[in-house]
Order: sequence, then structure tokens, then C-alpha cells
Amino acid sequence: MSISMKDEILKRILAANGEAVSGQELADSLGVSRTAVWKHMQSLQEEGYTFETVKKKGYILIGVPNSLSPTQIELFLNTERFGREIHYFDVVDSTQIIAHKLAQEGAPHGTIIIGEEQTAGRGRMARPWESANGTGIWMTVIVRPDVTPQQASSFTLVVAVAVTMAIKTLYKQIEPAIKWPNDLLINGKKCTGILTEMQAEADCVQALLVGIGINANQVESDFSLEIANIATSLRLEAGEEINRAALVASILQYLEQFTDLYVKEGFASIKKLWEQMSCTIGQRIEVTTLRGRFEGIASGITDEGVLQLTEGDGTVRTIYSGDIKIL
Ligand code: BTX
Repeated sequence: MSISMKDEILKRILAANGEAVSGQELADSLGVSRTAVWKHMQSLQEEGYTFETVKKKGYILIGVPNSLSPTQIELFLNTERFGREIHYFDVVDSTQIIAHKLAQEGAPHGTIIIGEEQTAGRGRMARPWESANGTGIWMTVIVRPDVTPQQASSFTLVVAVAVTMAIKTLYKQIEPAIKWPNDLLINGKKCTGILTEMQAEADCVQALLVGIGINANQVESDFSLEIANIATSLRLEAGEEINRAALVASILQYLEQFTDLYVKEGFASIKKLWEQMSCTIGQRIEVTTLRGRFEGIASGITDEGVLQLTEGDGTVRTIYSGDIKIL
């Protein structure tokens, strides 16, 4: 059964704004049989859409599922390439693992992998990422930018800007702040983590596997004791239920737009936005890197997305990757 025909039927019923749409009308305008329409309606009901059937008039949509199924996402999607191929699962170990495999098999630029639940969600350096069922957005985007592996190291910052823009646009009452390099915080607590992994040859990137984990609809008791004090969800902060599918679509739109800009003009073109959204610059911080632990003022970010740390004696250290603590 083609997804696009099912989507088209759903879109038309939605567009009717509460008025009944007849099966015959749908069949005629889409050039398919009534039986085909009926089958698509059955399939939509299995996905959790509910309809009222009004005799001789047709269908009225009365409920949509709280899911991230391709049908739900496509209702809101306004992109050219991002999210145009969707791999959707109820349960996965990690969307990163699936993305690596699909990227190796040649999945196109913009392909996304979404799991309602992850059993082995991961953060940086194999740290676990809590990904409970149906509450968050656990998604990996396969991006194939024409940049070198060195340039790609700043891509996480681009993703952070895209996700922040999407959240701010849909939920005006909240404003996430970017903690270098890969966290979004609201009121000092983490609502989003980003993990960018790479498949590359010496001088060219084959694919970036951009993992985005967003706590969307959790309530406090949904978090484990380990993270209860450091984590928050968009719902807790915004005070309203989050429409996950609409948020995914908005993230993909910003990510597509910023990826194009980044490939054409580099991180420098997004740096101003990043600085405005960051809660890191100007702060006294402690950075833990593979080379050791350093303390100082986060004094700036370079055009390449590298953090600059000014130590007590005025030495400026460049930090390519690491974890920071705001002191
Ligand atoms: P990170 O290494 O910066 O953060 C991991 C740390 O964050 C953990 O050690 C824990 O303290 C804390 N943490 C774990 N789960 C949560 C949560 N749900 N909310 C807030 N804090 C938490 C961050 O790594 C990158 C996370 C990327 C997750 C996405 S989800 C889709 C994709 N698939 C996958 O396996 N990972 C990515």
C-alpha cells in the first residue's frame, strides 16, 4: 500500500476541517476505487487515527495518534530532501546503529531513522541515553554534506542551532540555551542531546549520522533517579503537550536550510546565531578533554566552531572536543 496515497487521503480529510468527506469523492478525485479508499482508511485506523462515519456523507477525522509514524510526520513536512525517506520503528536498540548500516548501504541525504523507544540509546563516549517509549524524539538523520572531515567537526553546532530554532518557533514560551558542544538546556536542565558520528575517508565525508534525542512529553516521574535532577522535558517547561511530529518536521526544515548554508559558506555563516543562543560564552567553565582538565573563561568560538578558553594567565587554549561544566 503506498504511503503517499494514504497521506493524500488523510490530508484531504484534515483539510475539510471537521466537515465530512465522502469515500466516493475521495475515490473520484484521487482516481482510485472505493475499495482502495476503504483499505487506506482501515490502515489509518490501525495506526490510531479515529474517524466518525456519517451516513451518506462520509468520514470526519476525530482523533490523531500520538506517534511519529511517517504518515504523521509527512502531514507537517515542508522540506525538499530531509525526512523524505523515513525508517520508523516501535523499538530499536539505537537509531545510530541502524543509521550506520543504512548509510553504508547508500541511504540518501536526509534519510531519517526514528524509534518510539530505544533499548540501547547512547550519548558521547558510549554513555547511555534514556529513551523511554513514546515520550521523546529519538531520531538519527543521515546527512551527506560536501565537506572535509575536519570541517564536519563543527556540524553538531549547526544541529544545535536548528533544533533550538524549531523549539523556539513552535513553543514561544520556552527558550533553550546551547551548552557547548551538544546539549540544549532549559532553566539549567538538559532537554536535548546531540551525537554526531561520521563515516569518512581521509579527505571526504561519506555520511554524518546526526543523532538527536529530545525529551518531549516526559513528566518528572518518567526520568530515572540517575538523571532526575539534571533532565527536563519540553512539556514540563512549556506547560503543554508537545506535538512530536510537528516538531520533527520543523527541525528537519531548519536542519535542511542550515546544512545548505553551512556547505556553501561554512560554520562562520551560522556562528552569530549560535552565539546568541549559547549559554557558554562569557562563562567561567571547567573543560574535561582527553588531554586533561582546564579552567578559565569561555571567551569565544572560532569560525570553525572551536571553543576558545582563556586561562587565568591569559593563555588562550583551543578546545576541539570535551565536556564542560559551567562554574
Ligand atoms: P552526552 O554524552 O552529552 O550525554 C549523556 C549523559 O546525559 C548521560 O551520561 C546522562 O547523564 C545524561 N542523560 C541520559 N539520558 C538523558 C535524557 N533522556 N535526558 C537528559 N539527560 C540524559 C548526549 O550525549 C547525546 C545524546 C544523543 C541521543 C540520541 S537519541 C537518537 C540517537 N540514537 C542514539 O542512540 N543516540 C542518539
